[in-house]
Amino acid sequence: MMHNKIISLDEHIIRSQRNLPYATGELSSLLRDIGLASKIVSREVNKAGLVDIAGRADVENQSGDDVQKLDMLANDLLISCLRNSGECCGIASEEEEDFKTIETHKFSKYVVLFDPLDGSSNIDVNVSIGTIFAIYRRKTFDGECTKYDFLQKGVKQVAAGYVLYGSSTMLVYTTGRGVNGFTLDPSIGEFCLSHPNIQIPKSGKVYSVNQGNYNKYPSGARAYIDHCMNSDYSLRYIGSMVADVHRTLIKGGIFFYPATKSKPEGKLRLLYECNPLAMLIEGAGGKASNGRERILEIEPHELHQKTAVFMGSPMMVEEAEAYIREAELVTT
Ligand code: AHM
Ligand code: MG
Repeated sequence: MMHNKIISLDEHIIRSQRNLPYATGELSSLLRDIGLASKIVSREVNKAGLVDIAGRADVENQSGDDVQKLDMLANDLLISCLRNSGECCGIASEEEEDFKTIETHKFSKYVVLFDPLDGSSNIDVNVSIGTIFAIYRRKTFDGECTKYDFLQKGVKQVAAGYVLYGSSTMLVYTTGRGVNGFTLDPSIGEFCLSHPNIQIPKSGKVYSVNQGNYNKYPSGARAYIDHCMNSDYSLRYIGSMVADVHRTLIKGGIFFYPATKSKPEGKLRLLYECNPLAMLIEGAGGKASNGRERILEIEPHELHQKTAVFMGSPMMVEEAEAYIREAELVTT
């Protein structure tokens, strides 16, 4: 029987590096290490139900060992893989208050930011969750990295991606030259290229928002939701950003999380969640905005900065922006 040639994630990364004459291989190694860490996280996520049999994840298991919560386990796994990789001089995680320097590799030129396991409300109920990562070239030249190496606009990302732990595990990444998706084949333990050169449809029929917050959203977001309800759109909302954005990327549509009365800055984190996903969405021909400006152009001032976000098919994001502009004209 004839098979198409399988292209593994590692092979794809190496091939892409060959197209960049000055590449030193550090970024490729970093991406491969993230791929490896995510395979371990995937294994743990798939075992999550079994942990419940042995004991709740936040208490001791039967043998008396501490069973770590899955999000903390993913955090620790990523940190230790990146520390050992030697290709980055610092990391910042959504689960950590501050960034960490990697003293043993303080001359490496990259920093990595990640949300180890996004979709916390879905972790315990066997619903898709994900890991999100962003890689930047450091701004300082030598010595230990500083906070300013992490506080960069999203347009400065050199690579970004996510891993979706869904009905299958998928890794989607970009280095700014196309967006490619890989599905984990558990029988061989490899991510295999399954979605080459992903292009988001220009428009779609699905809107994705926590509509339960409708009354807490500003008038522009409410007007756009009214428009969606009066169009022949469907509402799909998983509550895991990676899963909702993945569907949007493949099928088209819009995902948004506006500011609310209790969260005037929005809920989702600019550096750990919105910037990397915005780079992927834009890389596939989509748009990502806070309603007024491009997500990738927002100047970050703190590591855990939040933002409102509207991302997806370009025509739908432009339409949402138009409703927001119009509502602002009325109120000013
Ligand atoms: P988390 O980082 O605590 O998991 O929160 C982020 C998640 C996103 O994955 C998702 O889009 C959003 O929070 C869902 O929030 P809500 O439950 O308010 O709709
Ligand atoms: Mg998160």
